[in-house]
Amino acid sequence: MTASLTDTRSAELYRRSLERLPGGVNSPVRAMRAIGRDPIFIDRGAGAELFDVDGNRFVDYVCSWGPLIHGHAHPLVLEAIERAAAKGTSFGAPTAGELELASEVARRMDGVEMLRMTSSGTEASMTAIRLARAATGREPILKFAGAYHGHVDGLLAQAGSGLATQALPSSPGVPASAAAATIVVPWNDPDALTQATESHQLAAILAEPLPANMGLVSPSAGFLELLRERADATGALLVLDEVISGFRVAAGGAQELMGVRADLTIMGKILGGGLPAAALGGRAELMRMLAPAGHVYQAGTLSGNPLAVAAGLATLELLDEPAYLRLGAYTERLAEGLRDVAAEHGHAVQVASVPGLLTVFFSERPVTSFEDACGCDLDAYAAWCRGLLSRGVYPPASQFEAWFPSLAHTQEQLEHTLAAAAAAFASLPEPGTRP
Ligand code: KE4
Repeated sequence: MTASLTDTRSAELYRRSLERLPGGVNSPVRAMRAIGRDPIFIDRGAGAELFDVDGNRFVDYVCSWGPLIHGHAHPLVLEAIERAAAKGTSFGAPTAGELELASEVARRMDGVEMLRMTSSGTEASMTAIRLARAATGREPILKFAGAYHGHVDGLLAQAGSGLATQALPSSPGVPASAAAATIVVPWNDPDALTQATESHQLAAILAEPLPANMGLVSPSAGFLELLRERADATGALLVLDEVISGFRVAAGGAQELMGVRADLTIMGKILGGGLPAAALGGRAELMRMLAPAGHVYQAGTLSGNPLAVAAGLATLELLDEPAYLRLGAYTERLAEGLRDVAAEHGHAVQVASVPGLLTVFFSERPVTSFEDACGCDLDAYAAWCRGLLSRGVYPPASQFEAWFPSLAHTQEQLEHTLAAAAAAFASLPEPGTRP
């Protein structure tokens, strides 16, 4: 007899976790509510695979939402963590590894002369905003609809009544005053951007250079350059959030790939190799405003934690040019294959991809903004994802996320993924026949 969902260990853990953790999880997207199913409790990862607590195995395209660019439990990363742990887990004092990691980041990213580490991307974003406000003496921050920079009060904001007006809170508990200092404009809308930068004395223009939190929506030609030009023209700082794209799409992140330099760069995920680490980086004159060099206060008990630093250094050390070429090639083969199987089954999807990232949008037309992404067939995406999971492929459980291929993914796993995708497309209602 096949165990019903309610009989699985994952279901039992979920049922009990609902009593102890809000929604049964420690971060909302893990709950898989956007794809209409219960979360899957994972036992272990190995290479590009996840194994759940019921022994099911999956080809993993979440990879901890980006950090695991070498896949799960890479031996050299584990060895680095073990070596560091044997010396103690945290000192609350500076270590040589933090200098080594900051130097490696500076070597990779032209715009980063100095680094301040944090334990999460959210904290790094908070620091970036505080520093930009201190450096410019201004308050308003411009962000783009659909971009996510962590759960910072002022950034949990949605566009106000007009295009360039003060934003409104997008979460209960966020004070209107916090959101009011944020201006939200549509991504890839040059006119709205220009109007907003002319209507407000901005402290910063904040953007994901390759937005991946509305699904992957690359900047239109010239749009990233316009951000730089608008910042220079108005005295705002350009803050680029490379928590996802950093060290993934190229050695120097999106700034290398796209040729646009930020004043401040937010980093995370790969930087910690799967352990909690993130950072803010930028020109020395700006970064030296942070305490104790300067007066802009910022702190963190576990910032620059030796284990996370060791994991991050080991991860970056393995990311040489051939690795980026290999990751780019795998991503392209996967994107092309998904386009083919969707077309074979008559489903209109847009597969957006850059090296190391992709999104399958259930949309008949290209997705160039958050509004376009919201127009996707979210039910079809959810059903397709459930079909993938039932066939041993673990996709991001939201249309508004990206797939994270890794250097551990093999050709055999690519073929398994495309076969599962084809079968999942075939299992969907004929396009145009949905109730
Ligand atoms: P954290 O605070 O979660 O470490 O980082 C926040 C953050 C900042 N900037 C960007 C571009 C990000 O994508 C993130 C976090 N990414 C999500 C997934 N898109 C993390 C997954 C989750 O929230 O559980």
